[in-house]
Amino acid sequence: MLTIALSKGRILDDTLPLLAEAGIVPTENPEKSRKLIIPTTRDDVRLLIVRATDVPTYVEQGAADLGVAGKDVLMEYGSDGLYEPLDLKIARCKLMTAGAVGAAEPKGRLRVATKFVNVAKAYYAEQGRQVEVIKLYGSMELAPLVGLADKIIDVVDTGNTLKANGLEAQDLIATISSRLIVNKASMKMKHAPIQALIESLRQAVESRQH
Ligand code: PRT
Ligand code: MG
Repeated sequence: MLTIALSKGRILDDTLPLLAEAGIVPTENPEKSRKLIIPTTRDDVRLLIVRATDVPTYVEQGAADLGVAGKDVLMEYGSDGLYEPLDLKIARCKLMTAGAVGAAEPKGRLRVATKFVNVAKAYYAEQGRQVEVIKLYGSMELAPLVGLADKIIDVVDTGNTLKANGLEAQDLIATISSRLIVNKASMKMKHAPIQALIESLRQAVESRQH
């Protein structure tokens, strides 16, 4: 049995067509079902529906053999305990700093609100900049508007969310896409079926680039 961890929303939407090209189709709609374990048309493959930020945990611990996670999530989680064999080139976006339009750089310590605490610390440490990182779980855009922070670090796609809140994107930290991740023990124990799945997905990704 191969177990694949996925999150609902854009990752599921963009991964299902790739899985379908590899011959794997869920037997019920994961977006609508209340079930968290979804069988597929392949008897030896099932899907686990988990939160986006939990995907690396399920895969590293071996509760799932494979998973699909945004590079942003993987950068924050730390990917030493995982294999990352394939860039699926889906759910693309940018991880950026942002602040209020026209705001001056604060003197002294910068306050940065984000859910990407580890990424933020590493980014500013590399720049030799003293920062106070404020952990938030959502609605980051609010923080600079109400004086909770000087800047945020968040994922940006169209930029419309920033714009709607009087913020502007500033520095690019990383360009992001979703990656296939694999449990290290599974890669050894289930080498043949996992390698076959990676190759099918690789072909599905490549055939889209043309
Ligand atoms: O929603 P939940 O709290 O469960 O978790 P999540 O937000 O991590 O999951 P989800 O499904 O929203 O995102 C999964 C992955 O999609 C992320 O880890 C990214 O790699 C990728 N992705 C691609 C995005 C976006 N585009 C995106 N636009 N993730 C989030 N956003 C959000 C962004 O945070 C901001 O709130 O959309 C808003 C910005 O969009 P624009 O178009 O207004 O710039
Ligand atoms: Mg979200």
